[in-house]
This record gives sequence, C-alpha cells and structure tokens, in this order.
Amino acid sequence: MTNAPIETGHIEQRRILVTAIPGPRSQLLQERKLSAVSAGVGTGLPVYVERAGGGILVDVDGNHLIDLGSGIAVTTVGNAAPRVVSAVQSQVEDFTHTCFMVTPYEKYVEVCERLNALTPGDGEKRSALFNSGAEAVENAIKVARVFTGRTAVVAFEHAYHGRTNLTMALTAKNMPYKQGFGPFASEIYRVPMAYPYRWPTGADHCADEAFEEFVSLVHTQVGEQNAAAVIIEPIQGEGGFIVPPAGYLKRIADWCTQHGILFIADEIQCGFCRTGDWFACDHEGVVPDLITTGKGIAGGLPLAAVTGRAEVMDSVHGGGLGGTYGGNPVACAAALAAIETMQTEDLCGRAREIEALFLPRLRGLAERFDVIGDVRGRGAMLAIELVAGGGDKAPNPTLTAAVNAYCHSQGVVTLTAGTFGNVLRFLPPLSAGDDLLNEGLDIVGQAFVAST
Ligand code: PLZ
Repeated sequence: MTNAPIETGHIEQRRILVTAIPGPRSQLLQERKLSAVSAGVGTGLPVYVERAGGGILVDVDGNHLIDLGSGIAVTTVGNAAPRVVSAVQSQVEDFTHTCFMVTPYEKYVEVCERLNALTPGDGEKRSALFNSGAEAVENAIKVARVFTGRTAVVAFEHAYHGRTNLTMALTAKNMPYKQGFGPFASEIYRVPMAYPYRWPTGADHCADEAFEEFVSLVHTQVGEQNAAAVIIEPIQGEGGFIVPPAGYLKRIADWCTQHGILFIADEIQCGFCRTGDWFACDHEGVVPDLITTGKGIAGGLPLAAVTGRAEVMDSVHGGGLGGTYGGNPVACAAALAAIETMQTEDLCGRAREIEALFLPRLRGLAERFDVIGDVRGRGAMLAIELVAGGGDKAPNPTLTAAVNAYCHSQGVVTLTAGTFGNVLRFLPPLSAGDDLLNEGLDIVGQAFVAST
C-alpha cells in the first residue's frame, strides 16, 4: 500500500480511463456550460466531477483522474475528507447561518484561536474571517492603513493577490486578470521579485541586488514614511512558484520593522502544511505583522482569514471589518476539522515526504529534457519551468500547454502557472498515496517524450 495518511472513503485510488478525456457526458455538460455560464469564467480541463477523495477525481463518465492540483491548493486534507464531512454535516443540522456580526457563535472564535496559535510569532494575536482570499487581502490592507495612518502599499513583480479591484491592482499579471478591468486602485507600487532563475546577473547575486533595488525603489518612488505595508507571497503561487533566496524575506521584514511599515505575508496558497511546515514563513523564521490565509484552511469550504499582532488588528474601529458570510459556521466547522486532520495526520510531514518523492524525479526529468530550465518549490508545492532549451532560457508557454494537455488527456490533472505561462506546477492533495503520485509523474515524463 502507499503512504496515503488519510482514509479515502470508497473511491478506488487508481487511475482508470473508461472514455477519452473529456468523455461524452462531460462534453455535453460543457456545451450546457457554454450556453449558461459567462464566457469570462474559464475551465482548465472541462471534465465534470462527480466525486473525489484521496488523490482521485471521479468524473461523470466514470473516469478516475489523478489530482495533482487540489483545486488550486485547497483540498490539502483531501477532497471530502472524513473529518471535514462529518463536521460539516453536523453543523448543517444545527444551524447554517446567523451572521457573526448579528448573533455570534463559538466556532468562529475557535477558528480565530487556532489561527492565532498556529501562525508564526508568539505574541498576542487576533484574527478576522472572510469568504475568499481576495477579501482577506483587501482587509489586511484596510487594517494596515488604519494602523499606520499611511496609504501606500508595495507589491512585487509576479505577485498574485486576487481579482477584486484592490487585489487586481496588487496582482502583477495583466492577462487574464486585469485586461480591460481598470481603472485600478491607487497607491500601489511594484518592485522586482527576487527570482533566482531569472535574475539578470545570476542567482548568486539575486538576494542582495533584489533587496537593494527594493530599498531604493521604496525610498525614491514611495517614501518610507508613506508606506503602510509591503505584501508578499513567501512562495509566489500563480506567478510561477518562485521561491526567493534564503534570508531574503527576513531582510525585507526587518527593514519594514525599522521603518514602521507592516510586513504582510500572503500565505493563501502556500500556507497550511502545503510547504512542509504550517506556513512558508516558518521555514525562514519570519514573523509577519499580518498574515492572510485561505484555500487549504477549510478542506474545500470557502473561508479565509487575516491574522496579526493584537495591537495592529485591534486598531480598527468597532464595526470596521465584517461581511454577511465571513466566518460562516459551516466553513468554520470545516476549518476546525481540517486543522485537526493536519495535526493528527502530520500533514506537514506528509508534504515533506511528497517533496522527497517529487524532487528527485523532477530533477531526473530536467536532466533528460533540457527544456526544463528550473525545478523548484517546497513540500507539496513544486514546479518546473519550461524554456526553449539548449541553454536558451526563453520562456516556452507552447510546450507547457502541450505537456499540460497531454497529462490531461491521460487523466492526470496538472496546472500551469507563471507570468510567462511556462510553469507546470504540482499541488497534490496531501491525502494522495505514493503510488498515485508516482503514476502521475510517469505520465508527466511521457508528456515530455510525446511533446518534445
Ligand atoms: N493570494 C497567494 O494564490 C488565489 C486564483 C485562481 P481567492 N489563487 C488562485 C484564479 O485564477 O482566480 C490567491 C492566491 C494568493 C490571494 C488569492 C486569492 O484568493 O480565494 O481566489 O480570492
């Protein structure tokens, strides 16, 4: 058997293809989708899912697909994870909604207590709950502006923080996130990201030079005294799983502290065991002033949070933060069950095992195929960057799309990422067993044979 740490219900943990992908029923549903759903809402792989668990998605045609995406880093504890299912069922029977701002309930408070304890830093903390990652980011900025009395926010190249107006402004990439949707929120300033693989003078110079450019740009173009916050994904997600050099985040955070600027870590994609620790900041010994979480927090139910130092979070006037659904009781019940699952099943450890399984195999592939320019990531957040090859680092989005499409056709759900669309990323559920993951990687290897 495999190392799958979690019970996977009745779904056979095996890739089974009974039709072409997508199958006929999925194709019919896709036709309905096209005439019912806005064309603005895309679908990466139009296979319609009926059930899911462990590391498998079962589609409406009966195909079992290997899930290497977790619905973009959400089903970290697995899909329909047993503890989450029973917590949700019993909460739904008790009550579904009161609005925490009207008549509160214990589970919201309990989720905040868990977040305050689990996030980096030992000091007194407070949290607030929201529905989506973008909403959490918006609120982190609101808090930072009130606390500092300043307005400017510094964000990085390749950043992704959401699709609402303020978070579109924070997000770096134009297509598809921003094109035509402006004007964007003001007082957002962008600085280069420490991106070792593409640093112009080489990876060895990246940490120092990126830090110097950051300091100089904030000084000359923003003015430290105007900056409320610097927001960064400790490992960038949509931008291409960019891992900054060791020590870089700490330097930025310390510099922010010196200047009274809040350091906001957006851990919506990289948090909650994904990188082999509770939060990506933990690897670097960085304690952010504010941290945004979402995705993996609640086993698939919509929940997100802002957590931070008590004095910062409590600086906001009563009633200044909230929303009808934020911290919905069903989502909170799911979060408590997901967190318990992560702790009991040591899912941080499982993420490290997945890294140990993936990295040697991805590096092996990179040796065979020189179009793989870089292998990077941490825990169960791993990626390969595809380039022209033969020493030419020109991004290769065409090949990336071909490899991705081949994996899909063989029943392996992979995702792409990257500002240049040339990154293939792996975000398996931590409930997927080794056999499945190895099979998924076999298909990725075959995809390179077929596409190059
Ligand atoms: N911050 C770091 O990764 C969401 C977006 C997919 P929401 N990433 C997946 C897409 O194309 O919309 C994300 C993230 C980081 C914020 C967000 C936003 O989270 O829950 O999608 O609002």
